[in-house]
Amino acid sequence: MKFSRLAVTFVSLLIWHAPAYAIVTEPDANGVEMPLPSSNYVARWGLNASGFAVSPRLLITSAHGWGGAWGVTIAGEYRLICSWEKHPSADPSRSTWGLDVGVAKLCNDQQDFPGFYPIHRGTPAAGRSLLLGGAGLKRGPPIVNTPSQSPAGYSTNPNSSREVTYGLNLLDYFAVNPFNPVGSYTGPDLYFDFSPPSAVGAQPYESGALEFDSGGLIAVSNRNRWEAIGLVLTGSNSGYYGAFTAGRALDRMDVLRWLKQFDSSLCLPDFDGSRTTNIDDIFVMLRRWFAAGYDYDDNGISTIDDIFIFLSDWFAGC
Ligand SMILES: [Ca+2]
Ligand SMILES: [Ca+2]
Ligand SMILES: [Ca+2]
Repeated sequence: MKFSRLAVTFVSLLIWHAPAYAIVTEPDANGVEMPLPSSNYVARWGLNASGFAVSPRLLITSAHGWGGAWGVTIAGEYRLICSWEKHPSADPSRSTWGLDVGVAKLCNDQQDFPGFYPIHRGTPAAGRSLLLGGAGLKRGPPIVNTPSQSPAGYSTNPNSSREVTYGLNLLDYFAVNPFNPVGSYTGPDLYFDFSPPSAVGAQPYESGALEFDSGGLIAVSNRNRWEAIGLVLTGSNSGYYGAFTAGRALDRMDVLRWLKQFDSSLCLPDFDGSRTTNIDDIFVMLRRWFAAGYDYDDNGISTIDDIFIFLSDWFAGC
């Protein structure tokens, strides 16, 4: 699809001025929202989704949140987008979800994003601390259970401000299957709940996704930086405690190989997270393969071919 620069600018202005919103967070004991992290690279994407940078020029968003945007705002800086694609197996209708991932690339004449979240390699464990960021709806007034008068979360505020917000949470559940982490691509695979402050494991600034947070960031801390493990797919519309946010993990070879078509700087294969193709990647891959089988080529079965295909990628690595 081609747009003239005038049309792009016009659409961008519409987006810039359109009402937009941001993630529901539990404030701290003093009612203070979580401050912006130093790595603030979550974006407002179009009219109804969020996104985040994973390289200097690539942005991840959800496939179902595609809203015709040709520009994004990250850390207050606006960038024009010239191409956008969804993963071939995405199901934006959300009946099966598929690999509900979209990727957007900056126009050639645009400056790099001010920063990005590298894609985390490895399987996240339940109990892992998460950073969540999005540009969806914010919280409205508190909800209180009657007759106990106990706190029950927040309603949503349809008129809330549009700035990106962040919160913390713990990964409650990762739907893993050694041969295919999400079965036949039916349903999200990362889950976490919105816990009341008194709950075991509740985080300060406990957070959850609301409407328009689709495509938002799910990150873990590694080597003193936040790394993206997935994107937000769906969440509660009411923001009450116990409601789940669900997302899609990104550490899948079919997603990573697809992304590399758009940005050759994404290093593959890199199994140990070193950002280079090194000898340790072979050992990590072999450990996975011997332990539970590993379907490197995503053809639905772990075979000796997965090792050979991995090795051919490894020799062509980065
Ligand atoms: Ca929680
Ligand atoms: Ca490596
Ligand atoms: Ca295979």
